[in-house]
Amino acid sequence: MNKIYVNPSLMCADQLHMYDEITDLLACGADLLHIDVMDGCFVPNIQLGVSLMEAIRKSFDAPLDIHLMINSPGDKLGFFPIRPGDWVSIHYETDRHPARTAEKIRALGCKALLALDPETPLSACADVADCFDGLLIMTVDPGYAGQKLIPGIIGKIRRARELLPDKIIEADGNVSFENAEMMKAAGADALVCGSSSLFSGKYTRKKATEILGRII
Ligand code: S6P
Ligand code: MG
Repeated sequence: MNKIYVNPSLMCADQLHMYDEITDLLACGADLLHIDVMDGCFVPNIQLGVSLMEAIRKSFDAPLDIHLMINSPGDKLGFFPIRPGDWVSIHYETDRHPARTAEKIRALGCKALLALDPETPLSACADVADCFDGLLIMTVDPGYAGQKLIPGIIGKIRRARELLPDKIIEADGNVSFENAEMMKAAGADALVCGSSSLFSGKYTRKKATEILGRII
């Protein structure tokens, strides 16, 4: 059975207690720490930044899953404390030369993922997909936590898995316990877990991880 990566979305964590949050998440078996970087231009929100990433680097060895929701990400990789072993996602919609950016990311020793907005068809990126290690499929519109899954998006995950049998397929948005099961069945092997599961407030991180573990 293939490994399913559980990548907690730090945007949904308690920002004033990030050290304790990350300690807890890693003790529960979290894989990569998902960092949403939003520039207020590509998406209508401004979120996690370089200082937080640098602070995390000083205290933790865990790899980061850096989701760049910024314009022209290929020109801005140097701003971020990227380390070998990280995953870095750039959006197809914001990069004029995604294949070149994938090459830059891979040269840093990282996995390069191509992120797709819900309305971007798989066919748009099929010709460059081979330059990447995987796809990040947005299952909600990028920009905010706490949104509802876009109907039909599970079919897109299934088609992505058929198109790219050996690549990472990461689902991002409304990964509830119920949706996680459908996403996994459709072929997702990485799940970004935010306010719909790990951070719902209903369970401790440990309990939420256990429930998720039983499902996936
Ligand atoms: C959204 C962002 C996501 C969210 C995550 C939140 O633009 O890319 O990573 O942080 O989706 O999880 P939830 O369960 O609130 O949708
Ligand atoms: Mg994200």
